[in-house]
Amino acid sequence: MTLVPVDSVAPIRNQSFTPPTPLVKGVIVMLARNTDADGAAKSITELEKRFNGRWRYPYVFLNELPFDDNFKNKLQAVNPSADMKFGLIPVVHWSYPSWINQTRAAAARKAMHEAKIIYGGHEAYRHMCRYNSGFFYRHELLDEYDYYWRVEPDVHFYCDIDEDPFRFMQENNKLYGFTVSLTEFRATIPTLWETTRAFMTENPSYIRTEDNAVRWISKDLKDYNLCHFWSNFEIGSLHLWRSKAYEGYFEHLDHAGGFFYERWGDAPVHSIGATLLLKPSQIHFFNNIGYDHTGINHCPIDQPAFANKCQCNGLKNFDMTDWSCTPEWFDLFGDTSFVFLNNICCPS
Ligand SMILES: Nc1nc2c(ncn2[C@@H]2O[C@H](COP(=O)(O)OP(=O)(O)O)[C@@H](O)[C@H]2O)c(=O)[nH]1
Ligand SMILES: [Mg+2]
Repeated sequence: MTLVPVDSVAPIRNQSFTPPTPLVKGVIVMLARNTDADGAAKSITELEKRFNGRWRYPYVFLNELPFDDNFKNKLQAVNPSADMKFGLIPVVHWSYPSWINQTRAAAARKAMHEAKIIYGGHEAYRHMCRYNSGFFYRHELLDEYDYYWRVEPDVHFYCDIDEDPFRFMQENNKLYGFTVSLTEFRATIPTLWETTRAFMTENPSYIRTEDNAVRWISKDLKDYNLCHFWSNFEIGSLHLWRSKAYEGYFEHLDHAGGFFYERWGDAPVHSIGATLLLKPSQIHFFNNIGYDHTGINHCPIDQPAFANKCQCNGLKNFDMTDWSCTPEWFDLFGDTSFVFLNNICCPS
């Protein structure tokens, strides 16, 4: 197979394709700043070519500041006929709650910056993580939808996606989907697990006690192994996050203050939430969606099936590194009809 740079994606195929109606109530969501316009347009261009030019799901872009004309024009220019909405985040969803001591939060940022913890000194990053953890699914522009696909600026989609992931989710009772998993920096979440444990103790009725997916992140519940789904890519059910159980979990975490006093990321928060609340069979590894964010990637490994659809090298795959938790996911819950790492050995 000839590998070509992923930027040179193929033109939209099957121009005459008509998606089945009605479409699933799915929406593609991106949180972005005005300064992200170029990177956002690049991501959406690839997604249009790989998938949505044919399926025509709507887009919602969200920002705590009003999107400027440059952002809106650049995005709409990707596909002038695409349904794109540009939403403003309510101030209450992107500001300090009353119980947060902002002096303590500032001191924590300073200390984490000095300790060289990634994004440790960054205030906006914390609001962003908190927003993605507990608020995006409450935005009124998402009210009418059941499923969302989260996309970030400057990501890449390596493969043509011929099957509709939203329909797949709906028809197979999937509530959360990922492509990349990895381990979190412990220094960003020193008390997240003990705060989670307290929630579990106080709210046993919210937790799925049998057949949950928690054993992927903790063998005996004593400690968190730091594994998480990488949430810059997510295809999920909005109803999962809107559930009483997850809302309760988020409120519990939010009151504990770790989004500001530490630097809790939405990836571990979503991952812990999903593994506590869902059956493993409700969580789906989207092997067919080749994906890259900042060089950390997933490329479908069973090349014969994907060779004509993907522009990536299955042997150069973050899944095969020590930082990935996807092999463990497969060991625990993998579909045995599916070829994964076991019969591929040792890229040099
Ligand atoms: N509106 C807005 N979006 C942000 C802000 N910070 C980050 N984002 C968005 O949140 C997502 C994650 O941010 P990013 O910088 O990519 O974080 P990283 O992937 O963890 O390195 C991306 O979609 C960004 O565009 C912010 O201050 N305001
Ligand atoms: Mg990012």
